[in-house]
Amino acid sequence: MAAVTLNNIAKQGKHGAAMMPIIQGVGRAAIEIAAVLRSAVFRGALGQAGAENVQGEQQQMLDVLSDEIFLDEMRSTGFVCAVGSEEQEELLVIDEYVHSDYLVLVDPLDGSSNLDVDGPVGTIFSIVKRKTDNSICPHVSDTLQSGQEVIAAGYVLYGPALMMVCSVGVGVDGYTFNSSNARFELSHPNIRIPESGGYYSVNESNADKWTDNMGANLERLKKESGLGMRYVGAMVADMHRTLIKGGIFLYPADDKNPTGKLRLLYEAIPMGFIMEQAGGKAMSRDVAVLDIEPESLHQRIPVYLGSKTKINILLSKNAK
Ligand code: AHM
Ligand code: MG
Repeated sequence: MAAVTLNNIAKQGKHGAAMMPIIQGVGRAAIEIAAVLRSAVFRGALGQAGAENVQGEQQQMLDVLSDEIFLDEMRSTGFVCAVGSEEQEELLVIDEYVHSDYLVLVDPLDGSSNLDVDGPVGTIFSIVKRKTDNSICPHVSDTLQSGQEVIAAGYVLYGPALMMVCSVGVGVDGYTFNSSNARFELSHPNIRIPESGGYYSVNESNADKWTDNMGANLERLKKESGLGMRYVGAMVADMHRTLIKGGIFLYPADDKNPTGKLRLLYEAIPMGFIMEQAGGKAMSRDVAVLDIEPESLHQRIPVYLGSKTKINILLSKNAK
């Protein structure tokens, strides 16, 4: 039987056909970024680029290259009028397709601190429809839409296999890149997060700095659930394990990052969208991630993603 490829998306839900070419573009970017990652050491492309991004973080050369590749592939779809990227302070308008209907939000290379140790990294994206009339230039306000408005979202995991996990709002599917035919093939249909088992995943070295009673809440979750612990330090890898094995991933606010570390528009919302589409729960303090009305392109929030059972235990109010 012929393998099911990313074209499958065209048949899904009411937005599948419109999303398919853009998600195909994400797939092409993923293949190129994976090739760049594999050869980076030979091209002198490991290490810092010498500039800071808008977050005040050192950009790695691979952050910059991945951003360029992603933007180029979004341009080549012909359906994207602008891209909001972690690596770019301002919204990037695609002049050639300024009248197109869709905007893409992206973290082109998430977890890039793992690059020095050949650890897993990822790409995270979400797609929204512009709010402004398409006769005019898109505006950053077009990106400021809550997760309820997201049409499609997903992530790419650069691990032992190259995978894309995505949703157009009718469940979550995982596609694995088959290098023998250069296609992403459906390998994980209808992913659902297990309610039992799994791991808790958090940078516990920050526990004494967490706010929102998270220290006590996590201790109670550990005691009640008996979960083991895993932490990669790349959101895509930690999210993917949580989705497949169950449990919880969190990045709480702390004294150093009082509004959290992870970015709302291109980290929390796409991952929250995927988690909810897979039957799990995505919270930020006591608010659903997808209900938050964004205020700025690079806004940060605390994030707790996982199975409903584990999130409910984490947030039950009786923690002392
Ligand atoms: P980045 O987008 O600059 O790579 O930062 C986000 C990453 C996430 O992938 C990960 O969950 C988190 O930062 C890890 O942070 P920490 O090193 O503080 O545990
Ligand atoms: Mg990131």
